[in-house]
Amino acid sequence: MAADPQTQVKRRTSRQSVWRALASHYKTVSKQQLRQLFAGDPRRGQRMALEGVGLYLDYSKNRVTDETLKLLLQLAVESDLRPRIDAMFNGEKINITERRAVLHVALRAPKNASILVDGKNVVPEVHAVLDRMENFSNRVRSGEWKGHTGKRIRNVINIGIGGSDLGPVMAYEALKHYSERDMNFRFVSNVDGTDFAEAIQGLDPAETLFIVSSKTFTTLETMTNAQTARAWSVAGLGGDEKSVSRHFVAVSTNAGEVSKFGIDTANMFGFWDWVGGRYSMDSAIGLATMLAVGPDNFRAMLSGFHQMDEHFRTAPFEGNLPVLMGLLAVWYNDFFGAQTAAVLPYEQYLKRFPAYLQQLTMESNGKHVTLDGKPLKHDTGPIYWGEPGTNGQHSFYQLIHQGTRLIPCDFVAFAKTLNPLGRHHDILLANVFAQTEALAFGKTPEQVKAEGTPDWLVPHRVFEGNRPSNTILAERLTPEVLGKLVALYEHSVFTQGVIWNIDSFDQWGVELGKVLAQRIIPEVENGPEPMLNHDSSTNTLIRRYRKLKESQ
Ligand code: G6Q
Repeated sequence: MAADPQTQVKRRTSRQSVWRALASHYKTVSKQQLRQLFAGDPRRGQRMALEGVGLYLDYSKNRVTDETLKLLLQLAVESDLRPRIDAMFNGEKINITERRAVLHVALRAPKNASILVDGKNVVPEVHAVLDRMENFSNRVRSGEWKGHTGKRIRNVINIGIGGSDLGPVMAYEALKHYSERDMNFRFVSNVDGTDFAEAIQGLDPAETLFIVSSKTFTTLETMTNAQTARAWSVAGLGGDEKSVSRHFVAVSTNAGEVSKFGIDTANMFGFWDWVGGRYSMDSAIGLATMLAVGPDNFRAMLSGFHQMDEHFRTAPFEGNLPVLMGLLAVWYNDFFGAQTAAVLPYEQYLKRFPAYLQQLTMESNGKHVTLDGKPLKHDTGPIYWGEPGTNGQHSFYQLIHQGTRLIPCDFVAFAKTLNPLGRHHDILLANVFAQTEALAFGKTPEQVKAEGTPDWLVPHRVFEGNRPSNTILAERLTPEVLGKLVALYEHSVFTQGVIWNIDSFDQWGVELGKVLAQRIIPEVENGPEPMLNHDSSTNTLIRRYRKLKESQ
């Protein structure tokens, strides 16, 4: 609910004054060293840590003081974070440019919850779809669902892109330990035919099920791949079009387009316009995940999401993990001028987690105007990137340790491994702790000299330290913990978006990408050379491409 104009002006003024206070406070903090901060407060490492729904967040190695935290929390209050959280959970249309509610939280709400959109409780529909997904998954996994020739399904290929791909891929990789090992799961997203060609390598069409995942069912890449998949499948099944109903299911909000494609809507799993693509891994878009790990594990993941939702909705800001992480992200982005943030999971199963987060964070908060369309006066949307540790240590960590840029890092680690192998896990975790320690405290010239380093070499071997990081520690990577972790980032992104007063839920840049190529496609396809009316660079590139592809 929007406040009255007078209250809005008052809010804006106090928000601006907190922002100014932070800017002036930054001048002090930027000169302080984490070394001093820790020396001055021997309990800092215990004090600046939070535990919520089983995730432990150590934020003590951030360049903050108690005063910083006080001001950041004040900024959250003055930015109306509390009412904005309530507005999301109450199904208000907070995605204002698309006039939509934003209710991924409803996807993981328990059966007895009530969340209204336009006066209608959406929770029963969510559970009806979940039950259908469960039924279908059980039939496929048990072999009861047969392919056209009577063989059981051994291979599942999800066709989708963006939000209809990154979540399912990430979750499949993250939860592989829990997956059905007698089945193959593959993912096709790119319109580059190589993606499809490689995905079907060695597969028998009689044992292969395709899930066409597309909210709109009009996305060029997905529809192109889906047509190719249908041709491959039908050809491999004796040319019988009737086989489509046993080998293709759809996940979409667009029943009309699904039937036009030839998929029976009885084999369609729906979702709703209040689920954004990048927030859809808990919806029917997660069908591949459920097929891989089974309905119980999928529901455990949803429960993890829900626990973090409740924590975000109800915990006081100072003890609220996503709020704190979101505020720290704003602190580095807008006051330290940090352009990027690294996410470094020390867990091989999370190898696709940074890629998933790139969409979640950058598509959500890569915005240049406020909710009322005014140009922003400060930066939004840090660039997220990362790789699992320890691999990254042997490549880009050099720049984090000794480069000229400030890169706040999130280290994610688990106390128990899913694959106990001798000393491996202790060595892995020792690396997490060693890295965050080295980043924070570095190595002084005196320490380097004391090691007997010749004077000329000393500057090269000095580590300034003072490089901030969060450490997120959980017990073990389970479906439930994965849900908590993803929801932690979702709500951190929400918090950042509220502080910046932007619409974190639209994606007009993505929409642009969906139409841009359409004009050029007929110009590069075969046929007589068309009149080209682009700039001279684009015209020349198109001509050269046409010539090259025809040459022997
Ligand atoms: C997500 C974006 C985008 C979208 C894809 C696929 O928030 O909107 O990544 O998920 O473009 O869209 P469809 O699911 O409609 O094919």
